[in-house]
Amino acid sequence: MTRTVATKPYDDQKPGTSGLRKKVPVFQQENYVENFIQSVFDSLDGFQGQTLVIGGDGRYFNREVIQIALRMAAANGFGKVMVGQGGILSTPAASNIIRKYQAFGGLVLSASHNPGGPHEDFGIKYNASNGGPAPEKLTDRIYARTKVIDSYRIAEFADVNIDKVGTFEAGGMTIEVIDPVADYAALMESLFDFAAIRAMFAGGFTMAFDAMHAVTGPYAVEILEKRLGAAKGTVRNFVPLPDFGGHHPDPNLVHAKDLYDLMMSGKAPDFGAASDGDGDRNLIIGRGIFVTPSDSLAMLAANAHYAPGYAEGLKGIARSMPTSGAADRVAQKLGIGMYETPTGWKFFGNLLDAGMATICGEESAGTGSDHVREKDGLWAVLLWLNILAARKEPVKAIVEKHWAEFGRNYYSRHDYEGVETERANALISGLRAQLTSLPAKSFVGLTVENADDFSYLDPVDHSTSSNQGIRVLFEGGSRVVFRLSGTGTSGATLRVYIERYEPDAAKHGIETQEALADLIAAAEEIAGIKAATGMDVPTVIT
Ligand code: G16
Repeated sequence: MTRTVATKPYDDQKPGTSGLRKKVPVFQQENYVENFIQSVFDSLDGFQGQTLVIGGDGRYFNREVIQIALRMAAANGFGKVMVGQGGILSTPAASNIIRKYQAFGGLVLSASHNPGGPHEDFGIKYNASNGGPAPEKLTDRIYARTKVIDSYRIAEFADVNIDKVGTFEAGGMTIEVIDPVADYAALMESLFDFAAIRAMFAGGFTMAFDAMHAVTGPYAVEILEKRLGAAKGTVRNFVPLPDFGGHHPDPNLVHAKDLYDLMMSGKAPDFGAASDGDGDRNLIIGRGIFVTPSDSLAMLAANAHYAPGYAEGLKGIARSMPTSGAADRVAQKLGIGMYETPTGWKFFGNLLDAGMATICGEESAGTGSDHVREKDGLWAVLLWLNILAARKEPVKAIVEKHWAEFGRNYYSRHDYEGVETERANALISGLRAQLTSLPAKSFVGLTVENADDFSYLDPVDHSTSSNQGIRVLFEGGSRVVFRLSGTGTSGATLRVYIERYEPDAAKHGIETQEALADLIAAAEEIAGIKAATGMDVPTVIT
């Protein structure tokens, strides 16, 4: 039986950079989940009888929302739902399932690298039939719907067993519980030279992969240890936990510090890597060297031809605006297109669908390709492994040779978390007000060449996205970018992105913060960060 239930709108259901993310108690408010899911369904056309994919990163509240989503999908007329066993699907695996089985779309339940638990974060994101996050025009429509919604539809059936693979009927709809790993592992096997990587491990190559008690555990154990023969124990923290063991499942130098320390120690294996809550981000560390995500994008693009899936070359490269320009030089050398998009993977979808880009990346530890429409943590790790197996050189040598050939983009991001929203907004409007007067002014000996608020004209659908980050470009190609996070769940997070290009190989050995010190001081002079945030130092430096 299906019921139509009266409800009242909530005014805070605007999807951010990557879907709707809030604290669990916010999602637990009466009808909060139902309102959002119904608003998603109300914003779509033509899904009657079609397939919906549902899966999440296993965090607290995942199972409850899956049961609600199943009942609502049935009541709204979906013909079938494919759901990951135990409610688990990494974000890239969900994207793959949508594409492979030609589903109408999917609900991806995750708050990514944010902590999980009864008082931590949860999220719901809708992905379209290309497997990618809903584009802005759809998220705008969903948000508009959340503001006026007055009822939702839900079927009445008991909780279904999502822990056993199999197919059954409920509420007039087919539910297929699928193995979350099998299709994804097969996809990886089709892209990379597993035989060469297996031979490398058999020859004594060592690795540490930190799954951070998040979703990639089962994927990494299956692929790295079982299929590629990495030693047992290569994958650490591989059991997904609803609260990620109380940690931030964020693969950066702060939250994956144990791995970083190991990689810098005398006991370091050849290669270190980690992924985040939902499996779309990656951290790459060679023995004695951290590879920044921006550099990793450039190096993966420059070496992708070593992997069978990319042997024919790349169509183009895309990066988010705050990501360093390292990949631009690779695109230039390869003679392929380079696209600079706003922050958020949803902006890559059109370029990938149109065959304009093959590899995409963001400075926030996201890299991926046209194999799915999400960034993909394990994919990046496997491409690195494939390159290492083919080149038979350590990570450090590959990185240093790359810098010697292309120059080095020193890069760092300074985050100021938990800033009062009004103060953060005031800082950004203060910067906006200065844009026209900044050019030709000097700060800490650096002269501003240009300053703007990044605006993106999508070359495929010709839509424009404005106000995507304040850029201050200095003479000589250095820059500082300021923007507010669109994924936070409490207060505001100011992100300051700092970049300097250094062509001279003799100057490639400087410590990053030191190499950027004058730019960091200039950013402070221009924006008055300390006064606006009340903080003397950033909360996170990546
Ligand atoms: C942050 C990053 C973006 C990324 C987004 C979503 O957004 O800066 O580059 O696309 O998270 O990534 P994930 O799904 O892994 O959380 P923001 O708006 O907080 O800067």
